[in-house]
Amino acid sequence: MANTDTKPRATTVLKTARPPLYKVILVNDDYTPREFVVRLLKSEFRVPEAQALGIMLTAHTKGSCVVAVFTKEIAEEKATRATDFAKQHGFPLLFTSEPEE
Ligand code: TYC
Repeated sequence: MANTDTKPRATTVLKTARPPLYKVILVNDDYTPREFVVRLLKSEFRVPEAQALGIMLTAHTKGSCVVAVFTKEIAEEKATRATDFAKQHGFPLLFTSEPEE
């Protein structure tokens, strides 16, 4: 018969809890030019052209789009930085951050 006995672990395995992740969300508006949104996504979030175009079009047609996922602090910082960059150029473009489910 197969030996199905189990032995307790000799050592304790420590599992590191992962920090909760936050989404950075691009919100659509009627004023910011499409080209500016794409340019900002490329420069602030380092996404390639095709992906930036896809994110911008999704936000444009659906109202919003997830740009990327980070830890809370980084997500908030990136959203604020990108929103401020748009504001400096006179556009009402908004990025928000919220916890991932
Ligand atoms: N809706 C804008 C326009 O038609 C373009 C745009 C897309 C703005 C996505 C914001 O998150 C946005 N010029």
